[in-house]
Amino acid sequence: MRILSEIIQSHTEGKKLLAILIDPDKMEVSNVASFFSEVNRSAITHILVGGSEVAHGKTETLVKKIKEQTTLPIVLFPGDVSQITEYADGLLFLSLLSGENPEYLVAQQVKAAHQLKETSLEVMPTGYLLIDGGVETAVQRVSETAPIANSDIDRAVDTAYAAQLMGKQLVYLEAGSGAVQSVPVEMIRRTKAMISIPLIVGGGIRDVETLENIYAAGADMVVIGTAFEQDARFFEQLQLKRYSL
Ligand code: 1GP
Repeated sequence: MRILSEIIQSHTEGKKLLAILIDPDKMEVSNVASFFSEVNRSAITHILVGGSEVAHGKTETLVKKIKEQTTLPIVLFPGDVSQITEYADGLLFLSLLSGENPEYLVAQQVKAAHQLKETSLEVMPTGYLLIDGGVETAVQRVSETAPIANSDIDRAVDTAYAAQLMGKQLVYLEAGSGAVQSVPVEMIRRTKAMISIPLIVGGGIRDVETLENIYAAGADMVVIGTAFEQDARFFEQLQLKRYSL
């Protein structure tokens, strides 16, 4: 089944998904095999690859290597058009709906269009909302947009619902990689209540308790990068919880 239909099916069945975010700027190709021996034994269901600033060509090299090591779906999560490679399986076609910078709202998407027409990548239209994570994150710096304040739940909920009305298939609430505060559970809960499409949440999630709270609030897929990069024991913590995701 295609990636989006599987996500929608999980959303319908209340089955939780866990994505690991791999930043090509931080992952050495020589470490991929050993890292993926952990990934393949874990509860991870999706591999996201991308970063805010990645040198040209690095993403493709890394994706090819990852493909040799896993059968999990590899989904691009690109900071810009230069990170698109046909060797992945899918692409979160992000529109940064918070902050209203036309470059990331529509211009990057137009730049990608021709290339996407010529690949078999599964393109998943995604409304992407940056929420204040307590520090200036790379997404904020590179996109030159202000995040939605984490007290401004109405703004987040209205933007997420507008995403659905615009035809997005997924909504992604992003606190930014390395955020010191993940997206507040109340914001997740109210967004979930407003939309009927799957909800992805990421940024600043470093422990299993926070992960569980975010699932309980209504996230269908959680994305974690830093915790896996910085602490190999995070795989064990997940294992101990015996997720049957
Ligand atoms: C995915 O950017 C995040 O939405 C990843 O954030 O690196 O903080 O887990 P962390």
